[in-house]
Amino acid sequence: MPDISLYYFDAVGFGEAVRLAFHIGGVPFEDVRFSRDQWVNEFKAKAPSGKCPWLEFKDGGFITESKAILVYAAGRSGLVPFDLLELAVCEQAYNVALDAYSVMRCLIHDRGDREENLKDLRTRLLAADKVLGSRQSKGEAWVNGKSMTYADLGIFGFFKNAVDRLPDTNVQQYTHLYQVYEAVLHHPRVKDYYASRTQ
Ligand SMILES: N[C@@H](CCC(=O)N[C@@H](CS)C(=O)NCC(=O)O)C(=O)O
Repeated sequence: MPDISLYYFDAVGFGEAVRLAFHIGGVPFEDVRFSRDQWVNEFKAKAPSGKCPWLEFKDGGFITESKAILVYAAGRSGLVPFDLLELAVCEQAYNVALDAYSVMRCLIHDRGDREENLKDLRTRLLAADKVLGSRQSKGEAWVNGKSMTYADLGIFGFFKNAVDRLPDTNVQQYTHLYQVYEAVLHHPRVKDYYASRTQ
């Protein structure tokens, strides 16, 4: 039995980047997935902050908040830069993409005015794309211009929600974000992960 358990919906959401980070580093973890009904009836009461995802360790300790979890999983897999400027570039990319994801979530869950949300999403995706496009090393898909980091996995997770659930967003127009999505999707360990999944 692995020492770490990840609790999240059987969905992409905030959990997929964490699953991929562990998988890429070959870090064993228990992937506890649940439905909406199971969440309401069983898991919500167990969640340290009443929200998912969270990680539980064998000694009973936990980590909650999706980015904290991602940074931990990615750090175990060598995907968190030590250089402060590089780290700031990753944080910047993750956070502008997260801004867009917050609107995607409203659209996916049918909250608020759809037209307003679509407009807002477009504004935020354009802003995120511009920020990513300004990275120093041109011609390289990764956020830091060098190699895959947790920020790429985070962006992949956010974007996968749009690709899978908001086809009218036409994600390919956001070329820099889409480049990151494609680069992660074609990473050998990620291909291997999706090939090994039965659902
Ligand atoms: N700030 C939290 C937000 C987590 C969050 O909103 N989780 C959603 C699923 S993506 C959730 O728990 N929804 C069920 C609920 O609120 O009851 C994080 O980044 O982990």
